[in-house]
Amino acid sequence: MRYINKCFAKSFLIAFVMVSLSFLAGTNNRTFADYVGGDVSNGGSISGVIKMVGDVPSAKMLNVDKDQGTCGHDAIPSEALIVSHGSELKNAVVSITNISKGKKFSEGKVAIDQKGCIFVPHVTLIPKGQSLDLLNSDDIMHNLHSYSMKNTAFNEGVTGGNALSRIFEYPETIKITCDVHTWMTSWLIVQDNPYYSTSNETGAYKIDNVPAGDYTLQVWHESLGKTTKQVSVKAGENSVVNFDLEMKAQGKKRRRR
Ligand SMILES: [Cu+2]
Repeated sequence: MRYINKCFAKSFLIAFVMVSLSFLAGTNNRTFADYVGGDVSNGGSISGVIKMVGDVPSAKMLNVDKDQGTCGHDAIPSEALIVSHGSELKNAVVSITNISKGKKFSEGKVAIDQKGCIFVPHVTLIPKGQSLDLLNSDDIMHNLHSYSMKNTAFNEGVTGGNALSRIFEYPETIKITCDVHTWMTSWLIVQDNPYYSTSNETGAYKIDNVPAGDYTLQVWHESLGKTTKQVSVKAGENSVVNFDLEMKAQGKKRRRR
């Protein structure tokens, strides 16, 4: 009898933990799904500079081994790590990860072009549920191959002057390549809120119209990984948050200029 009671208690405990975990997961999902955009009065902003610390590897060139005439190059500089002379890092994506209410998403068209056998831009951000145009401005066949887990992956050719259109329903960081030209790589980041920014060539980023509050700020870079910091935003004021990122492993793709 005692044994049965023990078993019952154990089963009850396991069931309780599972129900609690699924409730918490559901709460998280709801938070992301329920982002509400509207007018923000007297919001603050967050800005800063992203730098690479430690040794900065030398620039890397990618060999263009086919269609050189149309592509216009024999070699293309890798965009996987672009660091200026002051160690400022380009194409780092900064975003608030825990906000459920604030400004509206911008409604501008978002597109990635394949031009000169390069994806332009190299890093693209898009709100979830918004249509993305995948263009081909070159007079040759390109291919669009997405590596996604949550969103439906695709692997389709697109002829010169034509385009594909896709909608991404779930927040995710997605690598997109062209399988015809193996040096071509691009990153698409699907966002669940409109508070994000990509660092420019001076490493600078800015996120504006943020309601006053405490937030988690994340930075992600394709070669240097991700990290977070906490930030307090005050009404009408700018909070400065700088990040220093470091190469964690050897042999990553790189470029200094
Ligand atoms: Cu291609």
